[in-house]
Amino acid sequence: MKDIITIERHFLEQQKLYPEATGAFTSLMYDIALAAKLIARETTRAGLGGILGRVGSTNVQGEEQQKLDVYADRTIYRMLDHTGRVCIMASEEHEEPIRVPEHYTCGSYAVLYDPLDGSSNIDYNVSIGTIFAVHRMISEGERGSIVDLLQPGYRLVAAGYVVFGSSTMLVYSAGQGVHGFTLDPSLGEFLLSHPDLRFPDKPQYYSVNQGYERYWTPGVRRYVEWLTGRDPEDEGPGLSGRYIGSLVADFHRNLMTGGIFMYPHDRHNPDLPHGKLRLTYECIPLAFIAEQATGYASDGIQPIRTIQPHSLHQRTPFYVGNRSLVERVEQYIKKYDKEWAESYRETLRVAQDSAPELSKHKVQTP
Ligand code: AFP
Repeated sequence: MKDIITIERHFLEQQKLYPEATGAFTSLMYDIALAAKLIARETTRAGLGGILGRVGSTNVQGEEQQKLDVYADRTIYRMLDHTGRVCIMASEEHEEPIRVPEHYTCGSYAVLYDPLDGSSNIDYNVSIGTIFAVHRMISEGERGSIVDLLQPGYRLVAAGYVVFGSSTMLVYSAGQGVHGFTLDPSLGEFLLSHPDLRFPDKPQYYSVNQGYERYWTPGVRRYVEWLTGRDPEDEGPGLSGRYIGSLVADFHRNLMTGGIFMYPHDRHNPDLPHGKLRLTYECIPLAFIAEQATGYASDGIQPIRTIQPHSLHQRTPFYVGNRSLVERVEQYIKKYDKEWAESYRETLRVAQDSAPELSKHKVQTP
């Protein structure tokens, strides 16, 4: 019989690699896995909404059906708030950092999460996901501060995501490769199904919302022409397109098949000049995983992991996937989108300089 490795056994084996470890990190990862199981239980019932009452509405028993993203948000918080392992949290669903209640002790980790990404897909039975990022506390004092949450990606301790699809998978990295676990619903256990995940050398897919093509800058447009074999000067890899519109699911597929996901800066929405995706909740954790899996992530001009976040809900252009494909888009932007790159760089610099709480902790690029 094949050796079955539960997520608990895996975390404990990883912990043995660090003789000085207290076990707090292992337990934190286990808390997150438990939250994932609870969310999975609810997401698989979401299709019954039409029978039992739609989420967000009142069901036949007169009970309010909780929206799934609210449920996911509360579940993660409640799995972590009392454990003594976390000092502060931030969720994509909340404007401000989330404090650990005064009556609980604080630990040494700061956790950021996007509780249910792609939630506009829920009603159509399309895969959705949770993303999380774990930093070590660096601020003084006991209860953590925004500084702990606004750390650049190269300081991450761990990151991961859960994809709620045809099965539920938890994929994570704590800096020792990327490992994927599939939830066996009959056992209620995550089992190691994809050890040491890496982007395959030969990429298959590109993922971008092509509906916005008319708003792209010339560099991005020419890059996609190259990707799809339409550049008369250079044949390119001729990739096939796949776009779910659910970041975790798009990222996960590309990790398995090789490819690139992109959400570029564009000009169609003046409120979102840097695209839609959030640096801290979405891009930094996925960039960490990508790099641990031989890939790379960029905002078009620099590695995502080197960006000093200036605010919790900051948006960024995002390119992630096989290293060679992402480096290539940087070259196109450098060549054809000079003006955009300069103004973007300047906007970032000004925003970082005007985040006073960060100045004391400004960290050097690795
Ligand atoms: P929702 O949570 O509103 O569904 O947004 C999902 C998302 O943040 C990300 O998961 C997708 O990659 C991206 O937005 C899709 O955005 P477009 O619909 O603009 O392509």
